[in-house]
Amino acid sequence: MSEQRSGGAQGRAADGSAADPEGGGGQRESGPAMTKKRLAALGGRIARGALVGLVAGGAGLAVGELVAVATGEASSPVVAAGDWAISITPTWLEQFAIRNFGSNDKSVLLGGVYATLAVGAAADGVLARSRLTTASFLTAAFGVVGAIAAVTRPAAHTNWLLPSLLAGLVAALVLRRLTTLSLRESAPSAESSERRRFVLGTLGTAAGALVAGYGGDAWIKARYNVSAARAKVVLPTPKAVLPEPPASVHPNVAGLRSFFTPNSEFYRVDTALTLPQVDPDDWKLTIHGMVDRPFEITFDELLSYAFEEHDMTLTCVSNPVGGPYMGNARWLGTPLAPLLRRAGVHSGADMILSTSTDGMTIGSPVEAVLDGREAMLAIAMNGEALPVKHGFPCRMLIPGLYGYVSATKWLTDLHLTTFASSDAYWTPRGYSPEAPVKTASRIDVPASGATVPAGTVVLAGTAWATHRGIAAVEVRIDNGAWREATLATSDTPDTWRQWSYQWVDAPKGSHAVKVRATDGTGAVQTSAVQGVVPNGATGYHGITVRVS
Ligand SMILES: Nc1nc2c(c(=O)[nH]1)N[C@H]1C(S)=C(S)[C@@H](COP(=O)(O)O)O[C@H]1N2
Ligand SMILES: [Mo]
Repeated sequence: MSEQRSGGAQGRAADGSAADPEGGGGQRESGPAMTKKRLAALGGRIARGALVGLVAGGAGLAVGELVAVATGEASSPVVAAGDWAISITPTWLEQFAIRNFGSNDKSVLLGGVYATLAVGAAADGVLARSRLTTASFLTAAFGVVGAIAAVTRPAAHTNWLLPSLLAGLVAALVLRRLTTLSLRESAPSAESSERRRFVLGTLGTAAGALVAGYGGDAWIKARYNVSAARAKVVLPTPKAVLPEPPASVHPNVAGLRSFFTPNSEFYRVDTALTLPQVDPDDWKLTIHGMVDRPFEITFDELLSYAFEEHDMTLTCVSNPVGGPYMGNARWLGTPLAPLLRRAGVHSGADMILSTSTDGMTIGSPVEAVLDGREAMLAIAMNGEALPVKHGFPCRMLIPGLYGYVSATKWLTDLHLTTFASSDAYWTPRGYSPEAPVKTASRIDVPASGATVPAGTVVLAGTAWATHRGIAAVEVRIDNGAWREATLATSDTPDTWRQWSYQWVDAPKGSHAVKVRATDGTGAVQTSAVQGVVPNGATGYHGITVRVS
């Protein structure tokens, strides 16, 4: 490709350098003074180029955002790039992000996307001063890459190409225009009118981009917001009212979390950079694949099924020993087994591959749904319609299995298939296709590292072996014997069980405390230390506490 060093149409050297090198006129000066002047001129060119590149990139993104008002938030260039980055994130990095950023990982990722784009745009702007055509093509190519990222997302429509393509095109056009103005402005012969045009052109474009970008973003958030639709959902009355569990499910120790986790405090784990906004009026669920009678139901039809309440603890395979990624809630849902029976599952089908509106795929054993446990399609959590971040309007739940193999949020499709022929999202990323929740326990009170007064020290926490239940919890102080803790009343085997222990005459000094649980089958929690990958961490949770 021939480099267009000087824009013919512009009638002037690309950066004025051919006609009169910037810093020219310095011939009569010598040595350090000249070098200094040259450096200053170079700095000025780089700064102007970077500024022009950033403004051009910003203008492109703003246009992309406006186009995404029509095509949907997930098609906007930054979100599409971010979603694509998530999909190629290697498991070790995903684990690192969960450990270090927790639920802020999405903001960190978006920040990273913006930073990458900004560096690229600024560099492109500098390049444009000497290689305008190349730089324009590069900018447009950024748009093409964004468009490919968008259209290859699992839930994409063809029109997801548009925001990034148009963003790239607009950015390239703005880059050409502002670079031309800038080169004229920085030529030694520049007139003040040329300065003014550059400054006004750049400021005007930047201001327009900010207004369009923020405006487009706000417009998207308003247009696709389902909170009004969520507020209108009338929850069906359950077949039988589930009584509140007795107060004794909680050991009544100050500082110990409540038995039910409030929705606002419930952990959130998913790959959705922007929350799917699914209107119940548009929602439907398809059950198909290895079945005799595939069918589809709307949200209203779903509501005509029998609903039940069930208390269940949900936990993430990525929860490290002692970690926070778990919560306990009262769910309202319709049992999943009757829906599978209605479809008539073929005997060879051993996997339900469920899909969400954002294209997540989760594989669950058919057997776990049909063996009598309370697997359900849930629509409410702790008495209110599912919060958007927890899967509104409908999610799947199967007691006893980690979330990544059971708890599909924004559920829309159930495909009956086999583990041998289908992979769910996390399987090629190193996680086991099947993953029952491992027996685990945690010390919540006192906090690790805390100082407590001597005398009787109360230890308390929670233990879970979802669906098997908890039969015992023991604590060990320093290297002493394991001592039986007092279990709070069990709600159901599907919920966690809280516990407490009165440590009488705790001696002064620093102590290590460990906890372990025994599940309902009599199996003692393993002490073997294993990381999260491939199917859940094991090992005993311990704290240190200073008695003074
Ligand atoms: N659509 C969708 N559903 C999903 C996920 C996801 O990434 N996308 N993550 C799963 C995982 S790994 C877990 S642990 C649970 C977490 O549910 P919560 O965010 O409501 O606590 O949702 C599951 N369902
Ligand atoms: Mo998870």
